[in-house]
Amino acid sequence: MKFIIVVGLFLTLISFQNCAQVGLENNVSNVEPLYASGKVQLCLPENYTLENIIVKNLNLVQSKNDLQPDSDIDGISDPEEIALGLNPLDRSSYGNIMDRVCLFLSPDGNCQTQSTQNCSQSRNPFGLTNCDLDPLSLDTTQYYSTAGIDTDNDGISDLLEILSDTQSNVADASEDSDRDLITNLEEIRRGSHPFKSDKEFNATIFNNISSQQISNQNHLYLDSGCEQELWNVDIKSIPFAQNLKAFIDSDESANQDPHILSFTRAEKTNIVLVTLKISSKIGQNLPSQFYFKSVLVNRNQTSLDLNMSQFILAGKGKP
Ligand SMILES: [Ca+2]
Ligand SMILES: [Ca+2]
Ligand SMILES: [Ca+2]
Ligand SMILES: [Ca+2]
Repeated sequence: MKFIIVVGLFLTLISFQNCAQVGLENNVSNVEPLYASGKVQLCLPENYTLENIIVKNLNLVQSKNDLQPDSDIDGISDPEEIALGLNPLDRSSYGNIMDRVCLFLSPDGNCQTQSTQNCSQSRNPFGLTNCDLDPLSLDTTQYYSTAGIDTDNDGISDLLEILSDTQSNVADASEDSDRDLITNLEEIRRGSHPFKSDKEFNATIFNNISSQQISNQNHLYLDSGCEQELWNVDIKSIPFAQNLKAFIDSDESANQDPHILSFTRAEKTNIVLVTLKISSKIGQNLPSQFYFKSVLVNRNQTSLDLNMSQFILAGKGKP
């Protein structure tokens, strides 16, 4: 009898521990948030200036006043996918289209048409395919020679716009869609949601970044050996989640070609994406350039230290 009671107590303890773990996995900000940080030093090509830098943990999305994990980086958090009957480890549960794009086109998931079934699945540098770009009218090369880089040329990549619910083909970076007095661009920079007012949001889990142009009066400038425009970006804190399951990107080209963003990562590891837009100095009439770099972060690797030579050119604009 005594043995049964002890075993029963033991099993209860085990199940309690499991419940606690499941709770932690599903709710990022209930655990103490973990942060990555680093210094980005950018010595720009001749006659260019920095227009925009955005740092984003692709595996976290804002939901009400919380951050939630998005294991497959399709713009829908794991708990929301489970609630909708989708697969949190499949970026295109409905077929060829990314889950966020499908639900945008049709909230009941009936987004399949003739054109979305026969579309090309080859990826652009940000992992978007024609199946995602065509139905959103992002398949143009008006500003960039590659489609789906930054269709509206507002400095926010199409991928980040899709993940943030902003309009990828209307330059709405300076709008304030949720009227909380913070522009859409600033919301995306901070990691808050452009369509959900931040009044209830826990400010300690925002991204904290500052950037500064180093002038040629400054000794840092002389030390760097940079003969062009030099920028220092101080990434003070980017939150990341610890309890994420591993994700294997089904696209082989993305896993092998460094010029295409891969969504593959080990468990407990997050993907932080840094995008840069540089543009011509006044009077030079040079094409804009859009760059990216993805960094894997986890408890043992929290450094976001980068320099210009590590960034990958995603697309060149038209002069
Ligand atoms: Ca997801
Ligand atoms: Ca999914
Ligand atoms: Ca854009
Ligand atoms: Ca706003």
